[in-house]
Amino acid sequence: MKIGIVGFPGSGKTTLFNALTGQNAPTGFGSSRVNLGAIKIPDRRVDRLAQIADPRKLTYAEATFADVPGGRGKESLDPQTIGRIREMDALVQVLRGFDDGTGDVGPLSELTAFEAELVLSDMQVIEKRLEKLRKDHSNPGFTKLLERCLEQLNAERPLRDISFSEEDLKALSGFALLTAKPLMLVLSRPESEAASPLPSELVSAARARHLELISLCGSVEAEIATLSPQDQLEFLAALGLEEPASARFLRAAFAMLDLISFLTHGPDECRAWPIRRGSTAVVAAGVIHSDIARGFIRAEVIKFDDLDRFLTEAACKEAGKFRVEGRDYVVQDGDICHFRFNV
Ligand SMILES: Nc1nc2c(ncn2[C@@H]2O[C@H](COP(=O)(O)OP(=O)(O)OP(=O)(O)O)[C@@H](O)[C@H]2O)c(=O)[nH]1
Ligand SMILES: [Mg+2]
Repeated sequence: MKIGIVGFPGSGKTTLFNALTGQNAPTGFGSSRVNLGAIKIPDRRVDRLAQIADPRKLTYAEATFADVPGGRGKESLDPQTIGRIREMDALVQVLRGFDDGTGDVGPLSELTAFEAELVLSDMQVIEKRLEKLRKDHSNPGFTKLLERCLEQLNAERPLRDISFSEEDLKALSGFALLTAKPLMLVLSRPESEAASPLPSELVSAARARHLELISLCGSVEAEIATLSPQDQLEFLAALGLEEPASARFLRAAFAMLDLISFLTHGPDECRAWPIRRGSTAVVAAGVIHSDIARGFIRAEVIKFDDLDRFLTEAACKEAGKFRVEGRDYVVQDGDICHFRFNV
């Protein structure tokens, strides 16, 4: 799962990437490298489980971020940049909300211009394929699906707003259509506005598109990342912030991907495991190890909140908070699972 940090040049992508990953990739114009970094998703539940179980090891869920340089165009995207964005599973668009010295700050126009570029690219891909399909009349169902996509794009609307069937999604997956990718927005702002409310016209634009919008100040976040946990809290309090924006950002990115975490705990390790929402117990078991899925017998499940309250498995059982589930049970966010298996 690769989440692309994308947007026009100089919007603050690399600065955000560095703050999130603790890396030191060069900022400023002209870099053409895609930077990659795995990030742990902070999770208070894992910390609490570790308190209860005192394990040797503690493991958070992880996500991979890719910092995709904006290219050369001020509000346009070149083919190389488009190709790189196409490889991503989900997108985070960084909108410049700080003055870069030119005096003009236009996050809303960056949002619409970027969207228009992606719409145009998807149109070209679909039109090209449609041209062929119409010539040889080979696949009327698929032709109809593509025509439906084209209609949406002609109305300047992204494909993610269409609710496709599983089957249609599969048929379209080979195109890696840009406007079908999950997207969230990040406004990068000057330090002086770190705790100010978001500009209302941008909030409306994001809402109209059903997109998550958060703001952060790249330079502040980069500084926070270098501090000890105690100093972080004091630094944040001085700015009027409750937690680093990066923590909020990661939670939002996780939600965008429709990922949830189930938890495991024991003397060896307490761990959060990311899975797609709606995954069944046997799928979750397979994330830990394919053998556990293959020999699946049952899942023993305790809700995090219950273990947090009753502290031991025995006490949870006594309170009726210990459940035995089969392979088709849909795992919920925060389920503490123990899989029984036999291979
Ligand atoms: N005030 C302020 N300046 C920032 C912020 N984020 C980045 N900058 C500055 O803006 C300049 C460009 O930032 P980068 O992070 O390199 O921009 P980029 O989006 O990676 O640019 P490309 O890689 O060329 O696409 C740098 O000088 C940063 O210090 C921010 O949130 N607030
Ligand atoms: Mg950059």
